[in-house]
Amino acid sequence: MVLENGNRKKPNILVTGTPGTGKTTMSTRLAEATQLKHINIGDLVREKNLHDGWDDELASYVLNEDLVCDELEDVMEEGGNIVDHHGCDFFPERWFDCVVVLQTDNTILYDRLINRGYRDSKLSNNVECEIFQVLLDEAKASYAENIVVALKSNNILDIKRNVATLTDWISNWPVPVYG
Ligand code: DAT
Repeated sequence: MVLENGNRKKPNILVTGTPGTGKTTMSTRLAEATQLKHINIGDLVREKNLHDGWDDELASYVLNEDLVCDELEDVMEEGGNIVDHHGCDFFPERWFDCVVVLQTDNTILYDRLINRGYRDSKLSNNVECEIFQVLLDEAKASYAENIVVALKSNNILDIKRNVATLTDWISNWPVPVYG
């Protein structure tokens, strides 16, 4: 039997999507269900200073892609990680066995972002990002299409179903390759 992707014993999963689609909520539950490690890139960037300073306009740190990738290289090689981030095009393609793009209906997402305190251009930019499926396109452009999966995240039942589906997939990984 040959294991896929560099002989990792456990898979690496990327959970991406527009802010507010439920990446952190679902990744937390999935990590509890599977004992995989949840890595929230935003938290990691703040904790380890993997940024080039604060952007007032975006009201967020300017992530330094090289520092983030260097920081994660060893743990990703090891496997067993759930990486949670709203972008996905700068990670090495070889890191991931499954790329999940969470999607939320616009009106539901709008309310979630209002509750989070988003206003004006930050609010409209993120809702537009969801309407135009920017993250799904980015994922498809960055990874093999057969590992990219779009999952609805409108309500609690969706989260439960998504966690169950992914837990099942993880428990059956790796798919043996013969020959
Ligand atoms: P993200 O990590 O994508 O920015 P989050 O997990 O922080 O999103 O969730 C944002 C808010 O929306 C939070 O209050 C939880 C809620 N939420 C997320 N996904 C949900 C879902 N499928 N059903 C109901 N509420 C959800």
